[in-house]
Amino acid sequence: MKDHFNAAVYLLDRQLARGMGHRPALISPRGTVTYAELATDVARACAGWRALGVRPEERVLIHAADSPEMVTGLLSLMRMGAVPVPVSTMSTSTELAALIHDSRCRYVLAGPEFCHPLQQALTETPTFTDLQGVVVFHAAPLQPPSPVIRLRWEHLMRAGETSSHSDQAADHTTEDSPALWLYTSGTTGTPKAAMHRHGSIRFVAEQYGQEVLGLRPEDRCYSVAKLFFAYGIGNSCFFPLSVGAAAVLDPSPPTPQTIARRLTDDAPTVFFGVPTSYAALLREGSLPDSAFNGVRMAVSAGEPLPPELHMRFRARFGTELLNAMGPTEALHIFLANQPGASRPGTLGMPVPGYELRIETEDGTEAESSQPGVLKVKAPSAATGYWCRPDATHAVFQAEWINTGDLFTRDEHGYYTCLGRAGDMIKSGGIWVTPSEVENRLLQHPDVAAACVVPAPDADGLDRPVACVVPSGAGSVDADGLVAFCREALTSHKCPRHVLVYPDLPTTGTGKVNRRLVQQQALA
Ligand code: 3SK
Repeated sequence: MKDHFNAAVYLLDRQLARGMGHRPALISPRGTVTYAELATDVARACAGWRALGVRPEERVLIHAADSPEMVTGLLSLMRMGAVPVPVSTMSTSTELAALIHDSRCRYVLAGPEFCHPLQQALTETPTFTDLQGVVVFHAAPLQPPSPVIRLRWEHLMRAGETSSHSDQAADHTTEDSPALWLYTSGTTGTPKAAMHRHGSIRFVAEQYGQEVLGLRPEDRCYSVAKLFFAYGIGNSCFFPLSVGAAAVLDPSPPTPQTIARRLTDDAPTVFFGVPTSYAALLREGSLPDSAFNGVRMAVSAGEPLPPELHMRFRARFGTELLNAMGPTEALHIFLANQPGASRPGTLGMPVPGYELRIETEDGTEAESSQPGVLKVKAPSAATGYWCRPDATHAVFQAEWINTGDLFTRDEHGYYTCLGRAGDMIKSGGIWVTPSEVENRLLQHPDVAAACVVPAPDADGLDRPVACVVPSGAGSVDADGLVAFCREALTSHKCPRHVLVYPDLPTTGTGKVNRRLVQQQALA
């Protein structure tokens, strides 16, 4: 029998035991929540979930903006052994319905600003057999079809009003118990839930947050990537709470203006961004060059950071920028530039505790500077994808995760990403499956054939571009087609441009030749 271990206890109770109860845990535009206050809220929410009949290992989908309530929701569910499933706040009602269906969640916890797509998802697909109820933060209850329970967060918290932290004992989880599911489009298209263990949360916090970044209690961590991303939940929850530091949370979408506001109002000391946000900040003329003066280090992950962008950030703001990567399947960053040794254009070196291997096409280990597919032996690896045995076997190969990315390692041990071994497009830090966008394009009556390929925007960041063939003799209204995609797809999946061709090049077996299409699109 393994010892009991619970990630929420690891993150909260340890700080209380160390006398950190009075210290700030969460800083949001609505105020500061101390560790003691957060622990009390987590206990109340635990009592509330238990009163609703939520049981260990059952899933609760979370569709909410970053806020203290969202962190309370995440930690309370982990504490009682249930499994929070934070999902993208950009999900359309159709996507949301598919996630509710796939996860077989018992409850949905939603922020007030997401009631509309949720209401629509529930109305469109009224028969979710496993869904018992919907809990909303600070808003009128939804009107889901009967017999789904509708509840406000305040009511859930009231069930545990008299509960203290110690009244709500943590479930008897071990480090191998399921703690968190994170949906990823990964390499095969339809979103798949990577199932993470309680022990992985401690592992990523200690190996990357503590050992590589050296986070300390005085730190204030601010992440542009939101809590529903693997990157964001580590940055804004696991890492700061594991050392008694504070997380700066912002419910608003990350624009240069909202980021600038957080930098001035909340004085973060550690900044976690994505290349898209660094590019936007550099374009923002009104941001003073001193904006990052209080930030001791800035991390970039989510998609490759062009070296040009790296240097421009460093030159303008003077803060060290640490490029890193970690797929959702490994929960967080396993390859990173270390403070004091950052090399633009590279992803640095393995995070301690992770083993890396670059494999050539014949399965042998690549020589120095020879390209190959990167595999990682990750103690924080997910246990697999929920109900996707084929995809699980393709990605989780014994102890190794196949990242599907092409890499080289130089003679100094620095790793460089050359791009995707497959055809996926990473746009705004999120994987886009070309076939999903192509399927939507093909639903338009004016489109006969479609191929979606990556092409760099003005900042050198990949974005999806649609190459289409008109149906019949008709023409295609490019703006109308993009708008048509927007009706069904989240914005990062929508093509930035539409290029029209009389036909698409094919391979010898009649398949669309993506490489040639991409060359045409770049010409
Ligand atoms: O995409 C990444 O680089 C990443 C980084 C940290 C955690 C999760 C992911 C997907």
